[in-house]
Amino acid sequence: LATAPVGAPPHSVDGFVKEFLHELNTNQGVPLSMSSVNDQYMALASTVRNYLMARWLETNRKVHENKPKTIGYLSAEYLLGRQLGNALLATDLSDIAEKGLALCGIDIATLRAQEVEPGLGNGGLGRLAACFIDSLATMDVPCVGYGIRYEYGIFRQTFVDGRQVEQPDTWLSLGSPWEFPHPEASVQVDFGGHTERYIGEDGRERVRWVPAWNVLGVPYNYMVPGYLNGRVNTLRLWSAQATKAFDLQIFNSGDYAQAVRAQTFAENISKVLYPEDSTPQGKELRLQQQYFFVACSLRDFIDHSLEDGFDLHNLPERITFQLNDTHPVIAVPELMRILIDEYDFEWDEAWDVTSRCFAYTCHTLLPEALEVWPTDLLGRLLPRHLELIYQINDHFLAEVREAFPGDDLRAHHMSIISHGQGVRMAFLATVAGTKVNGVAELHSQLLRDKVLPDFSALWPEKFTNVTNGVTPRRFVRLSNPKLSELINDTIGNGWVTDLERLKELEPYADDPEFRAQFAEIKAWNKHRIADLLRARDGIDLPDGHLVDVMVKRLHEYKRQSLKLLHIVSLYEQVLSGKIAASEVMPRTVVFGSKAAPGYAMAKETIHLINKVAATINADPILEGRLKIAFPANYNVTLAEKLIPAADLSEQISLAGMEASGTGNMKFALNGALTIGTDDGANVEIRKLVGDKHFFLFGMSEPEVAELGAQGYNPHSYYDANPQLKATLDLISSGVFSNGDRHLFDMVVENLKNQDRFMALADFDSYVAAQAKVEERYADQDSWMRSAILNMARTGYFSSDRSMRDYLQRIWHTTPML
Ligand code: 26M
Repeated sequence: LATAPVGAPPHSVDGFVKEFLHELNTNQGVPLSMSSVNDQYMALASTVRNYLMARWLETNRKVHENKPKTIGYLSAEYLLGRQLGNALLATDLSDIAEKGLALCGIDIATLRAQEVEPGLGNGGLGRLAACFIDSLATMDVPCVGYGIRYEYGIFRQTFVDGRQVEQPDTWLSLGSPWEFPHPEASVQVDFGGHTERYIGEDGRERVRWVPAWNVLGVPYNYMVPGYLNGRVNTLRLWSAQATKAFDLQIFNSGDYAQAVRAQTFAENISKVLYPEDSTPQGKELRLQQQYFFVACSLRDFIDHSLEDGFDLHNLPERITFQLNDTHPVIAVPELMRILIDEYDFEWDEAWDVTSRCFAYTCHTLLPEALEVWPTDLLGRLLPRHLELIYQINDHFLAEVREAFPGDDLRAHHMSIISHGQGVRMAFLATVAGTKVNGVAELHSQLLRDKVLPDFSALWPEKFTNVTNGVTPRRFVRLSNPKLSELINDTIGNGWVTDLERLKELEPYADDPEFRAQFAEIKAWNKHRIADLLRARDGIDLPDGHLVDVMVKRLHEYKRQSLKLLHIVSLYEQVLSGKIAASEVMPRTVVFGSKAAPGYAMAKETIHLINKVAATINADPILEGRLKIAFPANYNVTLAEKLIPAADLSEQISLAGMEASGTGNMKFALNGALTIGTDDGANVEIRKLVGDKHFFLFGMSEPEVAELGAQGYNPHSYYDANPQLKATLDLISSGVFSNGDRHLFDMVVENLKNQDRFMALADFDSYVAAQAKVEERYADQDSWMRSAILNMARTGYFSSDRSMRDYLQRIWHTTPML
């Protein structure tokens, strides 16, 4: 009896209500009549959790018993989104919960709205991690996601006078019903100090790391439920706490205040997510975060997931650690340190094990986004790890010299330690990983050819591609309930776990009845977002507009400025009488975007978008035919409502710059057409949906490279193109800035004189493609046909397929248990 797992409450409205009221009374300590919305939300979350609990215990029991190979997904970010809806879906409780709560006089929508999403990530990379763990659970693959439980996630964005102002994200303040803290399973992590050489009992020279300080990592477990399959995997996020040593210091030292400060210092490590998503700044606290969660995770797996006496020579048979970008790469020297210093492994044995335990995913091509840690900083914080990195580099460079005798320059280029700069984490990951993958076909090719060419020459078989994907549970089934119903009624519900089956919808693109239903759902989704934005932001979305959406982090390479130039160009043409307002296709452009707080150009671009919006939205000359909506604080929750309402998806990065994009996939799956460059996964989307159903524009990556090599001069485009000139001049005229002609100099002058991402070069082509959009949209029937085909042909972009590819090409394991 003691080993029998708890049973789930009965799967019925009665059973649910009983459990809910029990949770309300015993957990929140209130009767229904006196409960607040938050009490009710907390009780509802606990109730759903209780249904998942038996499955979680059972999953863990089976893992313990069968000892399957596990995927340890190491990611500094998980952008999870709200948990409640997903948990209800995974347990098939959505209807039961709605009915049960109604019996208690509660509208479930009110409780859903109460949840604050855990925004523990910046953007694409963090959301990808969340999709991947969802897919692995749904595919019955043993996986533990390891990361950091930031006390403050991505900042809450507000606009003051059109400018971005950041507020702390206090996501934990009303309680966090989805997490299970396990202080008893805390792990100690050491930092600083120095190393010493000594002779061991066996007469061999050994190294001892004498750290200067340490912290405690407290694990918080989250359930990761598979979709209706009874599996519940674990996401383990680490929170930093002061160790007993700190407490003792407090006790012993006369300087109590100083000792308390030391405690705060320890807890700072997991305090806040760094809000940069492309430019690492070599901050010491960031390296502390990285080592902190990685050290906790390796310790946890080795000490608690492996049976006593497990021979670590066999570690690769039990785990592959997938490195989500370079952020967790310090795990490589950490595992070497454990094996050599703690388990007495010889170098070659330790390297053999380590190099079979890791695989590395690269998520960028931007040179400035590649992490390089200054050696002095790394040596100060992790002296033993720096030594091991030097040693790894020595062995590696010996291999390079052997493969390319006499080619000293090559060895110099490939060195993990670059003199003057520091430790190139992408090189370390590439040397250590069994596999290195990019996140879309084009990106993987450019990774081989441009970022790591010497490495792909040395180890061609190491490089592979896995095109990203998104979870159909959250981004279709949950976010687009009406469309899901239509799909279910048409082809059954198998698509939720086998998204390629959307192909069966292709013939319905020509069925007038189906098209009408599809169009009606699009309209319904537009009304839903209009209602939300009215309540959330006081924004009005007019009826009958083309909904044109650009949502993603604000970055120059993504070219929000190009979208803005298109809008301003339309406005300019009406102002100057080149076209009549009645010739403007009724359109609302929706932006959603956060800028890194230290990224001045990005923040100025946000300011400009808001100012243009204020002017255009208020100008009667446009007869309400052109609107800009820029709701603040774009996040997963807003994405779930916004994406299903979109007609047009803006994916307009300079070719060769966007590694993959994943928003692009969500839009296509929800029946938006893409206007996009030949970049990232756009390439694959276009190939699948067909040219007729995709608006391609702009230079190709080779054309970009050639223009760059020739020497790009944006001013020549400004001089040669009267419409472009008029557009930029309108911004400088002061119409958007109360007559101030210089307010937006930073943005305008940059475009005219630098324009690193060649927005001006692609302007004409973009505007022409937008004209085609208008032409196509005028024929609603043909547009809806294309929209349906976009949905029907993009089932490939399920993260389930991505996970199958990882299993085959990288992890070499099959779903089991
Ligand atoms: C680095 C240092 C300090 C603080 C933050 C960072 C950092 C955080 C996130 C750097 C990069 C980060 O993410 C990059 C990212 O999100 N890349 C995106 O990954 C997606 C998933 O593969 C792709 O779809 C996008 O194209 C790619 O831009």
